Amino acid sequence: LALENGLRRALERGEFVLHYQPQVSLVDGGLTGFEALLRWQHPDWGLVAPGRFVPVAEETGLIVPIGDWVIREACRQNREWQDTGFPRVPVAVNMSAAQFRQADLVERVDAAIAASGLAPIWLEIELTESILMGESEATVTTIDRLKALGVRLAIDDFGTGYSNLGYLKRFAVDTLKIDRSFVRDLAGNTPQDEAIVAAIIGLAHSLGLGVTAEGVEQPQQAERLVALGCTHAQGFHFGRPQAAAAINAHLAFPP
Ligand code: G
Ligand code: G
Ligand code: MN
Ligand code: NA
Repeated sequence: LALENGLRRALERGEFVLHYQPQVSLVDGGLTGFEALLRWQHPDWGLVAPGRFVPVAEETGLIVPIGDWVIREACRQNREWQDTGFPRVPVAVNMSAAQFRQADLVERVDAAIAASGLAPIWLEIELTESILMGESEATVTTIDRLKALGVRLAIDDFGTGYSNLGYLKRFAVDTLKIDRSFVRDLAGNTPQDEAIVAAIIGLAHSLGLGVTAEGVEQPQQAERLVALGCTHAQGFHFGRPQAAAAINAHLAFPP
């Protein structure tokens, strides 16, 4: 309850911040996007990671207004970067199941985009497999309406949910994000991980979807991913999540 009240106050006082982690092309190393990751700048505790409070936010329903803020802030920041003349790339936000199930989700996303002036293709929404699993009429309708807005859709942590791939036919997603648990052991001697990563990349290619490897920490992992035909990556090897101010410097003076 203390945490719940703290989260409520955090929303009112504007204590949430977004950090942005770069996504890069494995072909030329160039920046291809950012994932926005929520943090709580607590007056006493300092910067709190989402693992510590997102579960409570989900249980209490506070993830709905918090998620709303995340979408608005990510769109606002991306529009600001574009107005500054930085390269145009999508910003990705994570979406919880409770947020996805809001009756007025599509209207909220639409309003957030409109308020920012960002073109919808520069917003990507990361959904988990568990959200898509149901294949209920409501899920299909929401996905179709989000796509109709013009936003991009990615499946986060791909490969860790249920192995029902039927939803890939039903839903017009754009990108599969290979869960970092499969990427972790790529440079080791684990043929299973290599086989799973190769299969996901092949699946993405044959379905005409983009594919981003998550959690790339070592150059050897990046090399293996290139050899397996993966086109995009994200991870500490390429860049940690950073405050917008740090990203500004990076965009102004690319390496
Ligand atoms: O940054 P960290 O590794 O602590 O993130 C832990 C989890 O929190 C990840 O699964 C990530 O997807 C999730 N997360 C980060 N930002 C957001 C957000 O804005 N909304 C939701 N729902 N989850 C988020
Ligand atoms: O569930 P999701 O994929 O949204 O989780 C994103 C989380 O993964 C972020 O909190 C981010 O801090 C973390 N992350 C990003 N890159 C790496 C990495 O290279 N290694 C590890 N261990 N975590 C990472
Ligand atoms: Mn994510
Ligand atoms: Na993920």
